[in-house]
Amino acid sequence: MSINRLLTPALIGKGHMPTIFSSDNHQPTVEQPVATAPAVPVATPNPPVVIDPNPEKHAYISKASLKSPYFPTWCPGCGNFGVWTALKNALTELQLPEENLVIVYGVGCSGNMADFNRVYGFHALHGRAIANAVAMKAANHNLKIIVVAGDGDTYGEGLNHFISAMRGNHDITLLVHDNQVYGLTTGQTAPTTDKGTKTKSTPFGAPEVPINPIGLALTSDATFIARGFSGNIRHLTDLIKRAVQHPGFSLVDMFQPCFTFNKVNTYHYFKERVYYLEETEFQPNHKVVAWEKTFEHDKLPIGVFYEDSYSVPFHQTLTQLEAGPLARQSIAEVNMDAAISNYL
Ligand SMILES: Cc1ncc(C[n+]2csc(CCOP(=O)(O)OP(=O)(O)O)c2C)c(N)n1
Ligand code: SF4
Ligand SMILES: [Mg+2]
Repeated sequence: MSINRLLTPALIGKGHMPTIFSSDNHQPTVEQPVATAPAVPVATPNPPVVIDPNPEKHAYISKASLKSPYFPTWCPGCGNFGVWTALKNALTELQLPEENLVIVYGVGCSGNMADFNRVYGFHALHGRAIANAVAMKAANHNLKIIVVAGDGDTYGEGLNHFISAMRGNHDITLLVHDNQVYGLTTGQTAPTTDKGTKTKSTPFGAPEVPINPIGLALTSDATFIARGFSGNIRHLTDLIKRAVQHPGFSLVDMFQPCFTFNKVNTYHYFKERVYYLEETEFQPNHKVVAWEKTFEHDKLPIGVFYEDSYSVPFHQTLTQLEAGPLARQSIAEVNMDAAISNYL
């Protein structure tokens, strides 16, 4: 990420530079004698540094603005390409102002997307992407925050943060690249690996039952729960758009074939099994009915499982934030000594 991406409009004062010289207040009052010194070489001044060419205008996310100088290092055929395209489609179609979006990435092949999107972003520690996103939203609740992370990152090392974020209905969108393996570390068992699957770390078959992400989200009171497939980019784009627009916590778990290390859950496997909830009688407003859907394995439902139309996000329940985002509130009047003395 270039330094320009780190200079937010807030940091650079919306591009206004302080006036350090004005010809108006620098008029000579006494006529000066003309200098007759010998000619010396005159240094050419540096051209002015342009920090923000359009300080007064919002820059909206577009395909061009998203373009980073780095091309993905993912294996040819990786499902991450489909997710990446769907995310870029969604961001472009939603017309978000660039300065209002932050993407927080986990560690994994999925999180490597940090280098391939030119947006404000943060590459968190493994398992800590959600915790960082929740903190960012608390500091500035005007931001749209999206988390891009793997199944290992989210349902393994970061599982506690996943559950807490849902219980609090924190207003972030979580996109989980569910390839059912640890991809970046070359194919070990992940929390969503099916029992009995042979992987590098379980050559005799995975001994544990897999996590049921949608079921877990339902029992943790998540207010928007969906599942997509990287092999259907248009459908996934629409799911991501709905998730980002949802007020409160939104999960999109995504079937994302790992071409190199998962020889079971392939494109072919999913193409034969997925069906679309919206093409059935199913309505995403009943948790018990949605719960039953999560146990279907011969055929795999994708689409929105549950949406709470009355969702109130966490930050709207805090009176402390009524005066505006914490990042914009003054701390001049805060008496930290009094607060700290309670704990001494
Ligand atoms: C704290 C910590 N624990 C473990 C690792 C090692 N590690 C890096 S990526 C990874 C797993 C990635 O799997 P997943 O989150 O499913 O992402 P994928 O690569 O499949 O997209 C692990 C265990 C690490 N980098 N940091
Ligand atoms: S290892 Fe798997 S998840 Fe990682 S880039 Fe390759 S195909 Fe994709
Ligand atoms: Mg994974």
